[in-house]
Amino acid sequence: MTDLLLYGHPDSGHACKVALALRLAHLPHRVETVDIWAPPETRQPAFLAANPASEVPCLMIDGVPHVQSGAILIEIAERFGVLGGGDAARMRRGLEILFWEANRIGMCVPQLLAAAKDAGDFPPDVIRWLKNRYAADCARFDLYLGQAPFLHGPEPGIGDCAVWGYTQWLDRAGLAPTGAMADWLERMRALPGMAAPEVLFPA
Ligand SMILES: N[C@@H](CCC(=O)N[C@@H](CS)C(=O)NCC(=O)O)C(=O)O
Repeated sequence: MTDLLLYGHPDSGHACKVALALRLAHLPHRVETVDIWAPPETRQPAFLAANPASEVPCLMIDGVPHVQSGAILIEIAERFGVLGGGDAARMRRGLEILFWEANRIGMCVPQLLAAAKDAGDFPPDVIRWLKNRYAADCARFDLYLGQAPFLHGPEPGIGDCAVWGYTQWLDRAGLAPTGAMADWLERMRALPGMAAPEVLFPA
């Protein structure tokens, strides 16, 4: 059996994307929490050796480090034939959603989350720009979801995991979901295997 070890942190939406994918795919794995708020050089030596950039997530697959959440999600789907892997159309959908999320929602929501924590660091024009981007992202989310329960259709896939990463904290970022997004968030929360970030990455 493949040995899987995921390094992450409960405040990292990027790490949550990968942890959720492993759980939805029923892939047995271990997790290790890395203190992303501590100076990088104080993090676990094994983690630093595997990933000199010292960012989470980092998924060790049979001892080989895999970094960048989108790349890890693609690796999981293709290697294990899950969450869109093994089906050309579902995988294409996953890639489209992953690239869109990384450029759009995955850009503005984390920044607005940070701004909500410490508004002093963000000039009002920047906040306005990020919120305008988020409004455009909402419209695109609704378009991509259409009438389906999940972004991949009847079943969730890696694209849903990617978008979940930061939309799980919209309220903390002071953002409202669209109606369709709120319903999707509810369906995501109800998935067997879903868990709070603190459960995914215990202290
Ligand atoms: N583009 C990367 C982003 C990874 C990232 O920004 N990780 C943050 C947490 S969300 C981190 O590890 N920060 C701690 C640090 O850089 O020292 C991905 O998709 O995995």
